[in-house]
Amino acid sequence: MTSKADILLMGPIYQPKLEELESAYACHRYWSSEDPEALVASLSGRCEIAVTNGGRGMSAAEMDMLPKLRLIACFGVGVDAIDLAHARSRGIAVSNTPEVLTEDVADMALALLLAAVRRVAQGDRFVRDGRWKRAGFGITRSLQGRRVGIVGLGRIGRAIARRCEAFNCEIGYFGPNRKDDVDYRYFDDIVALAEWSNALVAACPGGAATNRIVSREALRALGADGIFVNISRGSVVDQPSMVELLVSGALGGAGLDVFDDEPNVPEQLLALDTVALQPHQGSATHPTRTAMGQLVLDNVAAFVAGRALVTPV
Ligand code: 8YV
Repeated sequence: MTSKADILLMGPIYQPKLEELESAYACHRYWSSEDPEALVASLSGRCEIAVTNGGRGMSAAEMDMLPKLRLIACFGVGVDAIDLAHARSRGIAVSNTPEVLTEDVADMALALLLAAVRRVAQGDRFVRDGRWKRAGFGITRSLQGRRVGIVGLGRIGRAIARRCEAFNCEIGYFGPNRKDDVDYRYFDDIVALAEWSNALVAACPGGAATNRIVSREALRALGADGIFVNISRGSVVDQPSMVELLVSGALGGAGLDVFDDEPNVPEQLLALDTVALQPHQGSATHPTRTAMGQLVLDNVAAFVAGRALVTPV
């Protein structure tokens, strides 16, 4: 009988799929281990596989604790928290979970956009607090006819654009390349996109190439009627400037699923009525998390069987 392959689990994944993984392989939970160093030392001579999630990632130093490491399977499409250059230099393959989460993440972008524009959470609190009995809630902005600027017209950006079309919005986008198969308006400059837009949605990958691309200047250009939505990564926006501009009213509102330094959210945002907040829930539905977990299992199985990965990065 051949022994089960060892897997170092850097962070949690969707519980039912974690259980499947743990029954099929010799899994070792790094994130909840009482002595992670001793755990890794005991595995370093043989462990070839690590499983992580998008937020946790894996650093170069962590990879180097495992000299035999050959695969990092990421539960998440975003691999910005994995040191990809180091993985490449060591010949470690990386897999992620694209496509299966696209529609749910795009839904969350629209939920946040609508929530910020129509003040959905504030209205909910207004009813619950019994304030409706004393006065009407007031009038809000509208999503109808907005110019929505999408930062990053990849799979998720396109899914957001399709939804916005159904809400009678005009679509523009910024990215490294113009896309030939869409007739949305292309901007090769993000500030120009923000100037044209009155809703800006970040849907690009995180990482060095997009660090703070939603700059203070872009947010200022978006303006006092503008809504900023982020379902990508906290790193893509200048968060301190965003908070400052929201507080002053120079930026109209925001719908935010992601932040720098999660789960810490700037105190000032919590007090703002113009902001809709979510605890990084974009892909967090049962069907999508099931499919993401299945892709982790499929990539690990492919690696163990010596086949090509299903969704290599
Ligand atoms: C997850 C994500 O929240 O796919 C991504 O890049 O940010 C999310 O789907 C994360 O990977 C799960 O921890």
